Amino acid sequence: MSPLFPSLYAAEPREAVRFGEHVLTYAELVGAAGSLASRIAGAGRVAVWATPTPRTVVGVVAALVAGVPAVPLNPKTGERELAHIVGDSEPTVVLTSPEDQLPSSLAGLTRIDVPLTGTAGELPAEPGDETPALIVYTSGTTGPPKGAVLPRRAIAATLDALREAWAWTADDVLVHGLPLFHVHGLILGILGPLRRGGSVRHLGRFSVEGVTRELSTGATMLFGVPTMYHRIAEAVASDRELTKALAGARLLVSGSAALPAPDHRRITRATGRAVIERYGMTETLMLCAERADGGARPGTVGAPLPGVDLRLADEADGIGEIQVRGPNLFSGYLNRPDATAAAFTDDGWFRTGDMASVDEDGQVRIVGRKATDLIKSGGYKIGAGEIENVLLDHPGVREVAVTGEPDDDLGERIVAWIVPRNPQLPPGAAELADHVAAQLAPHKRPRVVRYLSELPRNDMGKIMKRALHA
Ligand code: MCA
Ligand code: AMP
Repeated sequence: MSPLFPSLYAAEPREAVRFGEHVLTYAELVGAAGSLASRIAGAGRVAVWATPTPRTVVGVVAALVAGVPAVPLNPKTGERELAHIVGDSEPTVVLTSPEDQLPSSLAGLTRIDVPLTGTAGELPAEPGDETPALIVYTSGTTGPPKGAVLPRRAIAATLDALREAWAWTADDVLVHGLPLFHVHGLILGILGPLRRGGSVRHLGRFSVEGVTRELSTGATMLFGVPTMYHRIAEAVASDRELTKALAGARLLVSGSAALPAPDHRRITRATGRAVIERYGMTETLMLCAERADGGARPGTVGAPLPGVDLRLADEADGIGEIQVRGPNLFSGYLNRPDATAAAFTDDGWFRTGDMASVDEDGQVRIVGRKATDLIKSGGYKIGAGEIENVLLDHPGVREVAVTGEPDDDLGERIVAWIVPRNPQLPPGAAELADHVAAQLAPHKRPRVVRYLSELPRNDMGKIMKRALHA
């Protein structure tokens, strides 16, 4: 196939990525990644300790150049979840930084500290389109997260469809503060600019000040989850520098969850600019996007991207489940043929689980989700079941139900409904949050704990989650 990153081969002394003071040019990136690629060639799979640093970029690019599938790991992942991911994906090597302390579940892997300099030599030939490029773990309604296998074909297809929708070029300078272990931050936010031959400035961690600074000094595009735009919307009316910076940007893009209309309105009122939305999933990469030249309409996520076939299934009153086909789709869940088969219809369409309508002009309007046991918090997808299983292991918990409830900042916040073993001495909310953070990940911790003497159940003994909020 044609190269995933044509600009790497030119190896120009032009800026590719910047993290604060640390800049890597294309020439430096190809040197470092090329030399690492020759060390990891033939390594089976490599894990990448995906801190928000240039070493993560070099590590992932090296794996892609070497044709070795990379498994990006959230460095905050707790014990149980990390053991699952490592056991399931069986990497032989972990790419990391000299300053990182790795947990014991990675002790059996060969540790390689990613270099920031090097001499590439001749880069290996690009592997075929269907070669797995990344394995990204994603939550489902039940059980531990599943590894979505993303081939090079899907990454190239989605990034090229976005180029078309957004007139995305080598002149664009993207700014974002997204984590580098999910599709949004890594594929769109890092591989996107590299495929275009443009550049990206990563904030290390998201802040409104960082966005203001970068958009005031040459950045042209901003990517973020709705929580980030909510924080911008909170600040924008009283922050003239921020207002000016946003007004001057070429493109403000939100995704990973719905951006509420009040946040859209506040930003537009202050800056005259509309935030455009795009919709996708880990398994499908990007499906729909509002266009750079099309104007944004709050409540819609745009039309299907070039190459994406989209249909609404089992439509009632104009609303149905979004099902899709296209070159942007994953090739299956790692080690889970059962789950892969269940994710597709008999006639080969992927079931997204998202419910939507389509406006007369083809704009897709997402109205909800089929599964009530999936929570979107801060743009992260979180399965209620994985949290319930971990909370049940806590000695102070007899029964538990986990739900999401509306939250202005996070979209949804995780609520744990607990029946304590000893009603006189229930485990505290902070203790339960720490327990979940240590076993799964901090973003999966309950933000609210409510205590009950029993859970509402129907005649079959099934917990009635809707009754909890009533
Ligand atoms: C707090 N912390 C704790 C605990 N309490 N750590 C351990 N134990 C505890 N009990 C830590 C957190 O780890 C965090 O550290 C810090 O305290 C603040 O936590 P929190 O309040 O949760 O963070 P936040 O500031 O509210 O985070 C908001 C956020 C974040 C920045 C918007 O949610 C975020 O980055 N979301 C992006 C999600 C995303 O990229 N989704 C894409 C997947 P520290 O701050 O140091 O970490 S969706 C996707 O890819 C599809 C394809 C798509 O469509 O995009
Ligand atoms: P994940 O694969 O974990 O990143 O989450 C994918 C899910 O995020 C989709 O199935 C949608 O439910 C949701 N999602 C992503 N982008 C949007 C958006 N712009 N509007 C509404 N929901 C979205």
